[in-house]
Amino acid sequence: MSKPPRILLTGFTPFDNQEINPSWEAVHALDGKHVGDHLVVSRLLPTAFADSQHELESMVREFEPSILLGVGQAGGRSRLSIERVAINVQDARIADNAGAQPIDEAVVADGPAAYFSTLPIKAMLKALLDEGLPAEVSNTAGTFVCNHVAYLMLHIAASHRGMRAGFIHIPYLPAQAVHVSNAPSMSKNDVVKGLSIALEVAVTRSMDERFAAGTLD
Ligand code: PCA
Repeated sequence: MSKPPRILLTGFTPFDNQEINPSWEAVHALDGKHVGDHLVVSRLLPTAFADSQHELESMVREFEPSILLGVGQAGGRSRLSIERVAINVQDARIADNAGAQPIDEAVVADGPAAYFSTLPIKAMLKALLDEGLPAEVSNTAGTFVCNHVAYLMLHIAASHRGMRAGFIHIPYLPAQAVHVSNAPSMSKNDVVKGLSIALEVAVTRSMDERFAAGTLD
């Protein structure tokens, strides 16, 4: 029997003095689920520039996924934040979990300045909003480890026929937001539901929709 096509779904370890990372909490809950004919393989990446790259590359070798979806915490954001773009920059405001703090270094030397997500971001956005889940298209994944991993996923996908990739940032969980005044949060249930909806759209749609979701700032 041939193996089902796989989705590699990644979350991150806690960073910046947090005890949990909501990305791993949510991603982990989807491990082994089926989305259409695809099998979800959830894996944990370290919040560290160099190690996340090595681990991501070996996961892609091991699972040969057709879809890569990275998920990361963006404390302060209020919505499921579907990233449109990843840039070829590492500019770390804080040290990563391995103590590295690259400043203005490329993710991939001689790589393109940026990659656009190859998942149908507007169709994903519409499906999430239709389900009553707060979501948005974001035009920056930052310049820390999440952008790094998003860029690497798209760089890897660019050299594998049929492989597509994207990234979603998620808010704090309520348990984290209680410690930060005015911080928005989203329940794990809603994040898990949102990620499975986003994956379903990614699996079933190769063409995106066309409607405005841009910003003026
Ligand atoms: N968020 C960080 C890195 C790991 C995570 O979950 C970021 O946005 O870069």
